[in-house]
Amino acid sequence: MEKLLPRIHSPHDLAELKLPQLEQLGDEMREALCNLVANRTAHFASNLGVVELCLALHTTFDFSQDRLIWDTGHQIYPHKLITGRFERFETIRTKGGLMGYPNPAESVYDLFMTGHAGASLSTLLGMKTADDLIPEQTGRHCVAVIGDGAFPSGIVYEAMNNVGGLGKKLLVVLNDNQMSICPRVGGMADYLDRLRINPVYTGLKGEVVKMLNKVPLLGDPAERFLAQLKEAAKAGLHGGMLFEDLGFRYIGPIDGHNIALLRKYLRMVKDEQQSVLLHVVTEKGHGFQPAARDPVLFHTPPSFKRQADEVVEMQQSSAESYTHVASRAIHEQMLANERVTVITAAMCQGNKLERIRDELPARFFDTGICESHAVAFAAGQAKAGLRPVVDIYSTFLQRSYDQIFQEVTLQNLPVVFMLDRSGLTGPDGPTHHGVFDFGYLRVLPNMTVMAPGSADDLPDMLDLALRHDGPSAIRYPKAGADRLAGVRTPVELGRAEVIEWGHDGVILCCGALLSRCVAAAERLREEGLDVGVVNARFVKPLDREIVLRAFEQCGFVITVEEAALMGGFGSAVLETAADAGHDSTRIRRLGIPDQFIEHGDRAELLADLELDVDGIAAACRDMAKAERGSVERPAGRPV
Ligand SMILES: Cc1ncc(C[n+]2csc(CCOP(=O)(O)OP(=O)(O)O)c2C)c(N)n1
Repeated sequence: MEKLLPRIHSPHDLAELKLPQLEQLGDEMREALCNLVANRTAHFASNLGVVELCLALHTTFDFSQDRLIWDTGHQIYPHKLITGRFERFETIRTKGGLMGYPNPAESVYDLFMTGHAGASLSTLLGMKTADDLIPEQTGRHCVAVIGDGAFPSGIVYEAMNNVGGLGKKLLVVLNDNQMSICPRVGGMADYLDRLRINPVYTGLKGEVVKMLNKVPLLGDPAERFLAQLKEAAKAGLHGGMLFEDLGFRYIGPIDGHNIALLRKYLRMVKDEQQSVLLHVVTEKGHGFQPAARDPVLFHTPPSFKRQADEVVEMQQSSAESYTHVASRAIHEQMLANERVTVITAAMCQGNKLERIRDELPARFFDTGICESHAVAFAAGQAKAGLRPVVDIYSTFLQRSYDQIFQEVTLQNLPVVFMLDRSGLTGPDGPTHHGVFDFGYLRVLPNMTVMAPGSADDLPDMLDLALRHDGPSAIRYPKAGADRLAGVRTPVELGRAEVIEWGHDGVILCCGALLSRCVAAAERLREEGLDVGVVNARFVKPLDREIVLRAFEQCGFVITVEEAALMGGFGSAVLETAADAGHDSTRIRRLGIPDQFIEHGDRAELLADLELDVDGIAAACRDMAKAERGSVERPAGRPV
C-alpha cells in the first residue's frame, strides 16, 4: 500500500483523504513515532495517545489561520508530522534538529515555544482578544488541547475565570488519559473519573439517544443530544457542572481514538456561541501495547528495539545520577527524622521518589503540576513544625517564585529546595534548561544557595540544610554522579573547599563542572601553569575569605558555573572582589551567556559554550598570557 505520510506537506493535504485513509495515516504516524524511539529517548506514550485527535483537529479547522495550542507541548510530535516536518522528523531532539516541543521558528503551525504545563488557556485567550480587536483577524477559531495532568495547574482556573468574565469563545479539548507522568492525583482527578461514568461514554449512549430522539427537535440524534445537554444534566445524565458554572459548555466524554466521532463533535462545537470544554478520553500509549501497559516507563523511554508489538531490547543505564544520590539522601533523612517530608509537583518518577512514596506514604506529597501551591504548602508545613524538602526541577520551580519570596524567605521558614535538572538539561532545550536559579535565588534575603561540586557533597548539603534555621536550596544537574578522589573536607555553611591552590591562577567552580575544572588544572600543570581549583559549594553565603585570598594571591581568577552568568556565581564573586577594591580585569567568568541555549546533548552544549575541559583550560591560558603581559606580581603565599 502506498504510504500517505510522505505526501502530507501541510494539513491542507489532508483535505482530500477519506476516513479509511486518515486511519491509515494514523497508523503510519504511530510507526514514525516507534521508529524514532528506536534511536533515542523521546516523549512517546503521550504522542501515541493523540494521533487521532491531531488528525481530527487538523481536518476540522484550518490552523494556518485558526489558533491551536497544545498545552505543555510534549505531545506535539503527531502535529509536527503533518505540518511539513515529516522529512526532518528523525532529527528531533538532536542538536540543530527539530525541537521536541512546539517551536514557532520551525512552523507557522506552532504558536508558542512551550514546555511548561498549564499556560495554554491564558495565551489562547490573549490571542482571542487580539483577534477580536484586529478586524482582519476576527473570526478565527481558538483551540487549546490540555491533558488531565496539566489541567489542575492553578493558572488554568485563572484563565477559565477570565474567559467567563470576558465572555470569550474558546474551545478547550481536555485530553483525559488518566495519567500525568505518573497516575494523576487529586480532587480534579476524582472529578474527571466521575465524569467518565457518564452514560454517554459507558455504552448506555444508545438508550440515552433513543430517549432523546423522542424529543421533537431537528437534526441528528447527537445534535439533539447536545442541544439538550443542560436538560440532560438536570435529569442526571450528564456531568461537568463545575465547568458549566464557570461559563463553559461541557461536552463529553467522547472516545478520542475515533476520528469520525471526534470530527463530528468538533464540527458541532466549532460554531457554538460560547466556550466549550470537550472532554476526550484517550489511552496513553495507544496502539503500542507495551506503552499502553506501562505509560509511566514509556512517557520518555530509553531507546528500545521492538519486534511487532513487543519490546525486545531497551537501553538501560546503570550509571548513578545526581537524582539517585538526592533521592537516597532524602530517604535517609526521612528515616532519621520523622518531621522530614518530601513534596513533588508531579515528578515522582523524574525525581526517583517512588521508593519514598511507597515506603513512607504519610510524608510523601504529590501536588500535581502545581509548583506555586507546592511551595506555599511547604511553607505551611514548615511553619507548623515539619521540615519539608521541596523536590522540583530548577526550571519548574520558576513557577513558584513569588511563593519562594513571600511565603518562604520573607518568613524565614526552613524549607529545603532540591533543584534537580539544574544547568543544561540537554535534548529538551531552552524550555527546560535550569540555568537561572543562582540568579533568581541568591537575590532573596535569608536564602542559602548551594551546589555540590561532586555527588559526595550532596547528602552533606541536605543534612546541613535540614539543620539550618532558614530556607536553603541545593541545585544539581541531570548528569552522572561525579566523585572526586582524595580526602574531602566537611560541608560547612558558607565555606568553600580548596582542592588545590595555584600561584598562576585559580578556578573557583560552583557546582558539578568541578571535575572538568580539576581535569583542566591537571592538564595546565603538565604544561607548567600552576592553576588551583576551589569547590565553592556556596553561592550564598559566599566564602568571602577565599574569594579575597584568590584575588590577593593568584595571578588570575576564573569562575565556572553551569548557570546564567548574569546574576550568578561569577557575579557574586565579582561583586565581592569589586567591593574590596580588586582589579576586575583579573577575573573571567565562564557560564551561560545572556541567550537561550538550544537543545542538544549536554556534553555538546557544554563544549559549544567552552565549559568543557578544553574550554576551561583555554580560558586559563588566555588569562595567564594577559597576566604575564601586565605587571609582574609578587609570588602568592600558599594557603
Ligand atoms: C510546570 C511544569 N511542571 C512539570 C512538568 C513536567 N511534565 C511534563 S509532561 C507532564 C505530564 C503531563 O500530563 P498530561 O498533561 O496529562 O499529558 P499526557 O502526557 O498525559 O498526555 C509533566 C508533569 C512540566 N512540563 N511543566
